[in-house]
Amino acid sequence: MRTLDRSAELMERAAGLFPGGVNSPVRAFGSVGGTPRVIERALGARVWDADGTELLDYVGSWGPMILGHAHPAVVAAVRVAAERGTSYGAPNAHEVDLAELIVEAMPHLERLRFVSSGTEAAMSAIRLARAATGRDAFVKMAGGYHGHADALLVQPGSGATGMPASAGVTHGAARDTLVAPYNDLEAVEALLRTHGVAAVIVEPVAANMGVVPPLPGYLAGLRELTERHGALLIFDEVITGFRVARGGAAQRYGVIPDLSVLGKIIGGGLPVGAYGGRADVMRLVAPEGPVYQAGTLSGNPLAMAAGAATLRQLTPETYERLEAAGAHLQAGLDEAARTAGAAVRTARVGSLLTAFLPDGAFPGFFHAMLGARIMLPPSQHEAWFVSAAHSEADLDATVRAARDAMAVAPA
Ligand code: HOZ
Repeated sequence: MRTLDRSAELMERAAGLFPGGVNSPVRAFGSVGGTPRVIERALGARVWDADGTELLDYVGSWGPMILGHAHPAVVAAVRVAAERGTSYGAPNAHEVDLAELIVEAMPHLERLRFVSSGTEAAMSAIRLARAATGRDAFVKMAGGYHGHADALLVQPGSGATGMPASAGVTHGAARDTLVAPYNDLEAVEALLRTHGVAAVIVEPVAANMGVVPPLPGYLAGLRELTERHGALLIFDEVITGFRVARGGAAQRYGVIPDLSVLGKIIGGGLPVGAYGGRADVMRLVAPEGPVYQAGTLSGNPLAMAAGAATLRQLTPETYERLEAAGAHLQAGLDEAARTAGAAVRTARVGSLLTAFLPDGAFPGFFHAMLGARIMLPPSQHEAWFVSAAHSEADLDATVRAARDAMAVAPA
């Protein structure tokens, strides 16, 4: 029988080094309990923990691994790039290559800027919107997660779900952050009517409070309202970009924002972020304009090469497969819930999916799945990421395990 000796030992050492033993809070298993698995390697739809246990993976590094882990084209691109140096701090061909691929898929990004994380990208987009409009306030949605810049950590989703704001965020930093419920146009309109709002920033598909699809007309309504009130519309497509369609949620729902925030998939699993949109607005960014933003690792050749290699693999057939895989898994989970008599509700957009368990049931479900060697995100509030490497057999095995897990989790 396998034990968790090595994972447990590494986590014990990590506990003396990192807050909570981790480098990003949700990884600590805080909301499910137990000891996190320390991952040693990954391939396709699978990861292996430090004790050699093979796990079918639905974390997918929280989104980037749309092709599955260690895709040969991505690994080869990184290897070739690395042999030419890992960072120059100067313009390079890889960043031009990746930007052209992004713009081809998302022509509304008339200009863009690469940074090193989604947090940086969202923070910079807000700064830019404020400069473009001369207004301070902006609207975000309750449960919307846009990284951890101070002003954006007000009623955030993800690991901080339910927090009014993080400790350490000053009143001043949070003062101009207005919050509306997701999918509630009237609430946004009321804020736009009563405040000078620079921008409305939204995850077009909410994916950090579990997956919550936009109601019909919601995104188009935000477009119309922001235009009417002179505010910019910012889509945070860090998760949805190149995920729910090649052109992201903007393409899937046919709504074009003024600015977009990207990350995850465009870096193929290496650290990356980007923001971009209307050329007249992006022209305000330094050195062309007065909005300062810079970064030593911006346009990093390895991240750019991994991102470009990933985007090149994402054909229309890949999206058809991902859509079919997501639908297959959702239908299977719904059927499993019926069979188990469990009050489980699923929500899905493409290959992004959440199974919402009854209150208090997620930890038991999560651990039953882990026992069946299926690694779900360790929080009810995070999306499951299906990749192009998940086979039908993988999805069916997941459904079988879920049926058993739902039967043991309280209904
Ligand atoms: N912010 C990510 C979840 N929405 C978590 C990132 C991580 O822990 O890797």
